[in-house]
Amino acid sequence: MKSFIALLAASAALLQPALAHYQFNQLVVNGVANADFVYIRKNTNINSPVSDVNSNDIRCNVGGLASGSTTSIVNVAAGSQVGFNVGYGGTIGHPGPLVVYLAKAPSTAASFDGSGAVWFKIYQIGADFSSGSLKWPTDGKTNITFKIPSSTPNGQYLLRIEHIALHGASTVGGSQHYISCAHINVTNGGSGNPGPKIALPGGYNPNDPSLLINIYWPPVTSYTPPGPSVWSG
Ligand SMILES: *[C@@H]1O[C@H](CO)[C@@H](O)[C@H](O)[C@H]1NC(C)=O
Ligand SMILES: *[C@@H]1O[C@H](CO)[C@@H](O)[C@H](O)[C@H]1NC(C)=O
Ligand SMILES: [Cu+2]
Repeated sequence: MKSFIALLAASAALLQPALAHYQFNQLVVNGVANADFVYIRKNTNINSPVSDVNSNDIRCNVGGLASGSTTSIVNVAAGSQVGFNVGYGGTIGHPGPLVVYLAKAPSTAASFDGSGAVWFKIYQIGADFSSGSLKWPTDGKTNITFKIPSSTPNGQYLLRIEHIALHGASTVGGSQHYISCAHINVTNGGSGNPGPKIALPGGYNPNDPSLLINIYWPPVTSYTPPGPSVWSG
């Protein structure tokens, strides 16, 4: 009986979205939050993170390469603000940086698997040392807003947001990557030449100090998020 109850408790824990985890489930365009997973590829791991940066899941989360055909696309003017709201937990509950990438689809965003050295970074929120100790400005945030660079060329893109939780990152593979990919059609764009570009997987090294780090001890005095520099277009 006791073991039966333990088993029930264990399976309930497996079925429930883990507490303190989170997910980017709504795209915000022109200040309007759209319903969950209309323009964002649905994942199959609820609010769990990806930990293996060498897996294809690092691209668009678990299930995110299979849900392109059921995801809509939204027009976004270059130079305008877009955002993601945080669901399943409601806030960014773990410490770490946030990075946002675009990848231009060769044909449609819906059919694009994001393979190849196609990802360029357009935004990031790193660490803040202005108080004299390490702080993470994304702590507790319910939404993230940033600009699509003004000279981004027109066309269909995957827009990928990733928050990287570093509380367990002192061992290899301990970083937790919370990822969503949205479909956007950039309009009123320019003739910029975005870059540098990385492949995912491939562009992240699990041994890089951005991913393999003890954020608690010894005191951290500098931090650079993973991936290339930001293209501000
Ligand atoms: C977005 O986050 C800011 C703080 O970063 C907060 O003031 C604002 O209420 C949030 N907006 C929504 C719609 O959740
Ligand atoms: C993308 O925007 C262009 C205008 O720049 C428009 O002609 C085209 O129909 C849009 N495509 C989609 C899929 O919305
Ligand atoms: Cu968590």
